[in-house]
Amino acid sequence: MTTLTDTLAAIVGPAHVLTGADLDSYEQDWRGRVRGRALCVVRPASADEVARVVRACAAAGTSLVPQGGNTGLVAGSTPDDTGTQVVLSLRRMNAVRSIDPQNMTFTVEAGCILQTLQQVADEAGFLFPLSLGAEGSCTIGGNLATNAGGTQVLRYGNARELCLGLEVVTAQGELWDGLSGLRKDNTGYDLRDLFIGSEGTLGIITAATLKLHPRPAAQLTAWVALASLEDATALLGLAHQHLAAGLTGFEVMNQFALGLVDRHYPQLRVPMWREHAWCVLIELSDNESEDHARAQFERLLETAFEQGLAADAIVAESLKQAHDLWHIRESITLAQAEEGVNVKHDISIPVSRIPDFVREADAALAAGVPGVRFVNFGHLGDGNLHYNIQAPADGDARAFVAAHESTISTIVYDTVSRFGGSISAEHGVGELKREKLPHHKSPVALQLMQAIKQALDPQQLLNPGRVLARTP
Ligand code: FAD
Ligand code: 2HG
Ligand code: ZN
Repeated sequence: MTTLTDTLAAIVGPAHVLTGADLDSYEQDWRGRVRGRALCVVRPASADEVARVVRACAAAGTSLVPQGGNTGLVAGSTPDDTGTQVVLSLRRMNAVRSIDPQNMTFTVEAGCILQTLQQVADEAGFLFPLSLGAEGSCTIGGNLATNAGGTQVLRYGNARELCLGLEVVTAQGELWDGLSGLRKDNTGYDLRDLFIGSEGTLGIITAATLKLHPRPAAQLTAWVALASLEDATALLGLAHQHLAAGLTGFEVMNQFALGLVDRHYPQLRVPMWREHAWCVLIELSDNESEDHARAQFERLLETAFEQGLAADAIVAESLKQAHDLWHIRESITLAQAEEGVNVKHDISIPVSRIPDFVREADAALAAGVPGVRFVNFGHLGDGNLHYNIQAPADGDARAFVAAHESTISTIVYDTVSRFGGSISAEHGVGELKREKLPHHKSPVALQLMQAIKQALDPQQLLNPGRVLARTP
């Protein structure tokens, strides 16, 4: 009898259907929060092979979990524990199909690593601004499927804003060629926007046409220490006024988050963290020159000191120093992981309300779950805070998280809702936030989402049980 695994091997070649011990890294999520069991991993090399794989799985009634770099933080790219799902890895589809310099676009396959695309853009004389800590291993397909954000959203938007067209394999195994390089197209419903951010539940992204931007003439980074989050939001307002479109990044980090980096990576030499409650990183991209950029930064910082917003500051003297400062920021997630299992909340709140939100949430948590430690950092310029909770310093972190995660997240998300925020600003819903979603999304919105899922994937073949609960 021919098994599904045999059929898949006939489509992609036996070397690209993995089973047994080879499944290990595909079955475990990046945070080590869930481990599933797959029937196999299948690694197609073309959109046509993806379509044939989906048709074979549909015929067998077997569901698929699309996977790119497996760096997602909400456990959405690993199989469930039934041992029956097929993991569809897109990583072999890593070609840059074309670059159109006049249209300022490039068309790339879903498995391209983000950092590679940044380099390809740079070599062609452009900037591809999507930028995040996992860029060395995440794929553009995963970035689009999660509508990833990162550190330059403030100026360039998130993955959605950078994408003009998609190629998608549907749940029926049909290929939709929506690889348009058009900046304007009002011919009906926006299918591209439907698939972006759908976390592999509506279709499989196989390629995308993406926007390129001009490279700035100069980029400068400042590290500023502050006494409070109020000062950080006031400084953000000042930075908008002084730098206008030149402001490309504004990241905030609390003392405890930087202390974790210092503890686990002392070689990174975190500046100013011992004396100050908060630090921010500001990035300025200038279209004239480095001198012009420095003069702008000087005026901004002078005003910040005059107004008593900044307590201390350095402006990076070289690209290397700027890179080192950003590296500290990007290491917080890793330092948290070194410290132990933690609870993540990737939330957004109107910028003006963030200080009050943090005060209220901190107080509610300190009262409800004594001993928790607050790791606060993120994209303040986008109103997006990573309001993460580390277990108490003594004791078994995994047991603590198992016992208290739900209570902690309920307290945080209820506060988020009271402040008019969202429980997922950039990482998505996946498995880890699915059960919280119905409490923070209107019944009408949830019904519409269910109707879309039912229309596009009636057999529940694509990443079932992620974002939305499976329907009976
Ligand atoms: P995966 O983890 O493989 O998959 C993520 C989801 O997309 C899953 O639901 C999967 O089924 C689906 N998927 C993957 N590929 C496809 C495809 N081709 N078609 C359809 N569905 C697909 N995120 C941010 O937004 N901003 C950050 O600043 C940020 N920083 C991070 C830093 C670190 C250190 C880490 C580990 C993660 C970070 N993330 C961040 C999380 C983030 O979502 C990703 O890293 C990235 O967007 C996921 O890409 P991936 O290729 O690894 O996708
Ligand atoms: C970041 O901004 C990522 O660095 C990861 O979104 C956030 O670890 C986190 O919670
Ligand atoms: Zn982030």
